[in-house]
Amino acid sequence: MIKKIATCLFTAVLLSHPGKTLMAQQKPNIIFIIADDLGYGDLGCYGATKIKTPHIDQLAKQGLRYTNGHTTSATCTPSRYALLTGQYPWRKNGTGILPGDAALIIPPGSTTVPSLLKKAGYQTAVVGKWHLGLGEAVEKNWNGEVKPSPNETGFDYSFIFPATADRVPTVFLENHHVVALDSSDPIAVNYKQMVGNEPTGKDHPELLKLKASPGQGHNQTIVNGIGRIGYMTGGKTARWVDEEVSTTFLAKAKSYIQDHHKKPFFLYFALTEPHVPRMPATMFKGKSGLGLRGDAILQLDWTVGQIMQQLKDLGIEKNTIVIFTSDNGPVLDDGYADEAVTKLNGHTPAGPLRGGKYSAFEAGTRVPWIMSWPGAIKPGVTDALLCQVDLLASFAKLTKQTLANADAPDSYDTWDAFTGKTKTGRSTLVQQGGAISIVNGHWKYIEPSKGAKILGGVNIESGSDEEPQLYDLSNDIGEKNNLANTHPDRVIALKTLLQQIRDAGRSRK
Ligand code: NG6
Ligand code: CA
Repeated sequence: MIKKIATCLFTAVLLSHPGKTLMAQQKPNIIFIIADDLGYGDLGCYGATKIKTPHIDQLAKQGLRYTNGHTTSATCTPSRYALLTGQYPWRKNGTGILPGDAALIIPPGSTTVPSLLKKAGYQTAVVGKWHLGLGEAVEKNWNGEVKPSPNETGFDYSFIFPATADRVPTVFLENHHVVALDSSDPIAVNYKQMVGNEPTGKDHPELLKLKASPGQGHNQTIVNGIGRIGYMTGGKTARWVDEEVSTTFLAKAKSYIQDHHKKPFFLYFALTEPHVPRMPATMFKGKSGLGLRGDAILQLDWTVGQIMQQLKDLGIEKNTIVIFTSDNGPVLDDGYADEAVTKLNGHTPAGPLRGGKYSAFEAGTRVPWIMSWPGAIKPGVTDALLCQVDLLASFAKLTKQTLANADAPDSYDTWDAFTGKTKTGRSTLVQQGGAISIVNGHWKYIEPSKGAKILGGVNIESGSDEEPQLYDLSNDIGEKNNLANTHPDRVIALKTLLQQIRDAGRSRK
């Protein structure tokens, strides 16, 4: 009898214990995976047939796939600035593509996605490409404490590279320090003039394993046989090997998840594929048949698969929101002769959209975007107009927080559309791709602007035109028929709306 009672009590404790774990773990983990320059047509689940992306397709199958999901901007820095701060980047000077030595552009201590989640009790981390500046000024000592960094913008932990894979310094930073730096070989970086005496791609093309495209720069300091943007000297032991960048980020992301999965965590996992220089691990080279860009996409897909497998292995896949998206649209020749153009083999990186990276046309900002939360989000597809700038206000809703009026001025709570509860997302979105455009409902107006219609080198239609452009996206997703002349009232209405959003200095009240 006594034995029986004891057994019962033990069971009760055991039963209550998993209950407690569940309570503590009620908040879902959030893993936000952002690719670099991945286009709307680059994945199997978005219609690609020439390249296989089984892992991301699986994520789409178990989650919600967006067909009208946008970044704010068609390049990295402004797009990520908006995503993290909830502010349209064109409201703030200095949010264009940053050099690798730029100062941090997010004011330390401001409300950001990670700082908001931190307030809700999340552990927060960034692993991957940063490109939002570091330190207080351009002139900084890379050999000491590099501060402020992502850690001052709401991330408890950071393992990043500063800018882009094609910009110096080609090193990783963990929290405030360059990883694996030898103090007897200090790093110096300069974007204006040569520092040190290392060979440049310009003077020593014979040393390159990946040649630069004519007229597109990428011919300053050579690191790992690749000419970069910017000059660098020193830090030999700290320099990355391109083939190991992605697997290094993956290893760091996995160990972060392993070490933090017992309590809610937010991981911003910023992958560098398929941005230039495309130099994936040896196991992916030559595997896609589409040249190094395709190989890099295979590596990206594999990486996502590794994370999904880890979530299963840890038993946290049900309580983890996985978001997969890109920071801007696709580009083929972005500075290196890597056969992206010649080996395209009929693949269409932008899918049915016009333009690409840098462009005001849809391919600039309409990106692949999947949100998976098994059990909580019904698998499917949504065509709601969604934007990354709204993640901040939407995560506020998820974590039951109220934003102060000054916070995230352009971020709206579209949580119900993000999770598929409603098909109504934003009504209006301002898009930045060189020229500024505004989408309202199914109408898109691109304001007149000067500038080349075809961007040299990258060979992308910029969307710039001195005439106003108006497209009806409901039946012309490829923006082929400019209706500005036949719908002048619509042009005036959209122009006025754009002006109001600009003048208000914010769009969220
Ligand atoms: C451009 C670079 C391009 C890429 C891009 C930033 C030249 C000619 N081109 O200026 O190679 O680095 O900046 O890409 O320098 S992004 O995805 O980070 O916005
Ligand atoms: Ca990018």
